[in-house]
Amino acid sequence: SAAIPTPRGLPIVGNGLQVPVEGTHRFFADLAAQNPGGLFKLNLAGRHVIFVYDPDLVAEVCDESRFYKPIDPPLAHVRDFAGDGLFTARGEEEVWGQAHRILLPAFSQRSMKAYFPQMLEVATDLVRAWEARGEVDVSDDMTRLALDTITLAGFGQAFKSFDKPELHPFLQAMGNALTEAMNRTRQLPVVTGLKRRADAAYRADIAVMQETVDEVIRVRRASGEKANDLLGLMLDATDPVTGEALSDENIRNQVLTFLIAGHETTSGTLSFALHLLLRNPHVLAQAYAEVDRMLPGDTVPTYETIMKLDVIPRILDETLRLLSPIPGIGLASRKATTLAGKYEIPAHQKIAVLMKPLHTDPAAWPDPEAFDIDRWLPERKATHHPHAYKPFGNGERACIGRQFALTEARLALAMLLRRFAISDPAGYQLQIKQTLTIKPEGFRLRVRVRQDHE
Ligand code: MNH
Repeated sequence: SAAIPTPRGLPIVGNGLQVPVEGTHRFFADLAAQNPGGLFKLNLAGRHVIFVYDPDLVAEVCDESRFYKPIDPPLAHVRDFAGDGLFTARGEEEVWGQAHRILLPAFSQRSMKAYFPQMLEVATDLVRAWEARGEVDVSDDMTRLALDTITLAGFGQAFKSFDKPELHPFLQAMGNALTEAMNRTRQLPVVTGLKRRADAAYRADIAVMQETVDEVIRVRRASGEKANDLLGLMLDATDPVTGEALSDENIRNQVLTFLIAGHETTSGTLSFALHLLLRNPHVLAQAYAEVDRMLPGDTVPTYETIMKLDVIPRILDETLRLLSPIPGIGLASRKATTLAGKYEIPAHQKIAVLMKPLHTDPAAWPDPEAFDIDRWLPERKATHHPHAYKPFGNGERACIGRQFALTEARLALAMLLRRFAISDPAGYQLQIKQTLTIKPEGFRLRVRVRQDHE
């Protein structure tokens, strides 16, 4: 048995206090670079976690017969408000399987056609907003896009957030609660217990979120309307295996889950894609050529046209490789086992897969830092290591919203590039802000309506 490389820590809190609040992402990338064996172990305030990023090791921990998704911090804190929704439910809770089976068809590629009109409406709102602006805060507007899209397509609620400079009280509460969940992840529990004011504010924010969603559910039930959206489906459907329907409390948790899981990730992906396109003008030129060919003039995009795009989807695939908005996923061993044939680990050992080092592993990815969308041409894609790319997680706990996010992102990117010439005269230097996800901070763009033949 071999020892897992372990950076030296401080007594009692171990390495916990060494993890910087700002620059967490960089901290882990640096540790991975200093530990080329593909794994290292940290003591985070008493929680011993093994970080893995070698593709063969990742293949091992993605074997669902040996490893499962535990609900540990930060997800254990997000569970304070997302409850037993899909993202924060424990695998052994019966309601996870019930909700998974009920919702899977609603997130299939085929179902995306039903949500397309709503996706188009919100993407059109984004284009109108940019026409009026000239200079834009990219992450803010992409967050508005993602939230308006999931609320309209999922629950029939038109937030129309491009019309308003300030955030809806619900979104304010959700942002605060996510921030507090992340603060608690970095604190010793005794410290969290002492922060009475923060706790009171957290409870108040959670109450605002829950009451807002409960009201939406109440109104929908009272209307008797049979809407063809996620909420309509959840109110009516029963699980084919157990025959049970979801409770109103679980439906509320699913709605909150889709809002949380569905907005930062999609908005981060689109923001990072625009950043990478500006750094890679030859790829941006390919994207312009594609949208001009597929969506000439004022053609209204159809679902079929969006599904025929080729360059735009590869831009998103490559963006999710280099700048995956979810920086890691948590796993744990079902039983005591051995990793790589030599590292013995106990049962319930916590593991984290680190996306950035995995997605840039030099053995799996030639010229790993290059933004090369041709990696995603079918013939090259077929040669990728099967476990070197996990932006949507793994196995049955992988992202259920993947097709939703990709359809929305393809449409939005195509419509933006069809309409606008983008530039960043100030030469933005990437600054990553990390919450539950990562996204660029302070990224502003100059946008100008394109003239013919440019
Ligand atoms: Mn999403 C799980 C990434 C968009 C709803 N998502 C996950 C996981 C990753 C992920 C990684 C696995 C997390 C874990 O193992 O703990 N998700 C993304 C990315 C995008 C994204 C990179 C956009 C790009 N996700 C969306 C959207 C929705 C959504 C949009 C909803 C509309 N995601 C989920 C849900 C889960 C999840 C729900 C939990 C699934 C489960 O465990 O059953």
